[in-house]
Amino acid sequence: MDTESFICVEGNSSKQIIDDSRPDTTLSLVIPTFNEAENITPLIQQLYFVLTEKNISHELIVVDDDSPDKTWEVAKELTVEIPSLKVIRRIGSSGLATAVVCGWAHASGRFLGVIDGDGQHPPELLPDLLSKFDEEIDVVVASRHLPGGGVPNWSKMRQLLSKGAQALGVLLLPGTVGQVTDPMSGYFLVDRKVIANCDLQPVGYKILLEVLARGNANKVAEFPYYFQLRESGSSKVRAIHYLDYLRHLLRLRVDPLRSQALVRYFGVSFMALVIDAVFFFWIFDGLGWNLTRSALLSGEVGILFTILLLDLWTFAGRPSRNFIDRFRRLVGVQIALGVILLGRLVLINALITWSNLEALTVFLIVLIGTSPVGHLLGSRLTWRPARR
Ligand SMILES: Nc1nc2c(ncn2[C@@H]2O[C@H](COP(=O)(O)OP(=O)(O)O)[C@@H](O)[C@H]2O)c(=O)[nH]1
Ligand SMILES: [Mg+2]
Repeated sequence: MDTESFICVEGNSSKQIIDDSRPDTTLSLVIPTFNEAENITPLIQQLYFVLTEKNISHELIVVDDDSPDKTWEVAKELTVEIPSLKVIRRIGSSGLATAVVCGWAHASGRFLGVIDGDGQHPPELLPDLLSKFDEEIDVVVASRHLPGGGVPNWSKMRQLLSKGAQALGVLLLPGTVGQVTDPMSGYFLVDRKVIANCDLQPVGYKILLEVLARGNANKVAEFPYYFQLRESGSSKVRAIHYLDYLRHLLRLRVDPLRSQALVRYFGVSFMALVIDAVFFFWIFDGLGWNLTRSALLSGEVGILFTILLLDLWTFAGRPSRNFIDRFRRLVGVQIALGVILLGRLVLINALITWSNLEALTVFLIVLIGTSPVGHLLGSRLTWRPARR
């Protein structure tokens, strides 16, 4: 938390958003700017008026990427008149979404928000947005696509691109993009705890995507608004930003799959399957045990192998909260996989009775067919993705 009203940040100094706010600041609103010198003064004055009129304790944080039109300087002069205004001049880095994260990292409010610096987002909506937070709702998005909202002057091309981008987002990240009507919105508020200590790595323009995908949001609420005409200057959206968006979507899609613990989890599952099959082959074919006993024993060997490796390898880096917790987790895996094993025995016997297939073939079909179910169930009990 910084107290100075003007800060100069050099390079890509990424600071974490910490889980600590000042009790006297309800809202920290970031205003990312690039060449908005003509728009920034009326917007800041309006924001200050709306928030003080409603007695909302707040801070306004302009994050300017060293604009050639000296937006940061205009904003800096305003700090004399507006006591709740802070200005961050970023030198040597650019990008709307990273500017927002930079602003939040310097913020002290319980709720963190973002609003465009060109007057296209109506400031008078802020008290309504804030009033939506409750015990469940921890993200509030201003949406152009709810009844009562809209977009005034977009060309057919931009409307088409926006709809296409949204559809692609729903396709690739249904759980994230699909939970709001306006995932492209640049006007939203979030409870600090949703993104505190999260490793936010946004690309390009779409900071809301990053918050919904990597944050720990419980429930999102939306509020309609009408996207205003730009007061002055022009949009900074370029073709490259559509590519950035695609890159961002793909990164959010792929990152959880690359997670080391997940790869190890499925590695263990696969090894357990091979061990189960080899052990079965040895006692059934080699030692001549009967089918059910062989399948039961080899299945249990596979389960014990899984449990041991999950604890010693897959989740070895995870701080084990306490012994009881760890024990409960591993018993959970034993029960889940044990139930699948019993189901497998029933299936094997049924198939042997009703088909002409050989015992070994039946065993392999059932083993391979039921393993994914067992391990997905086991993963529910042991593997918790970071999100929720
Ligand atoms: N700090 C910062 N702000 C940016 C950057 N690009 C755009 N903005 C600001 O982000 C807000 C939205 O940008 P705008 O170009 O109006 O997007 P549009 O409304 O979707 O056309 C405006 O306040 C811009 O000044 C950037 O690279 N860095
Ligand atoms: Mg704009």
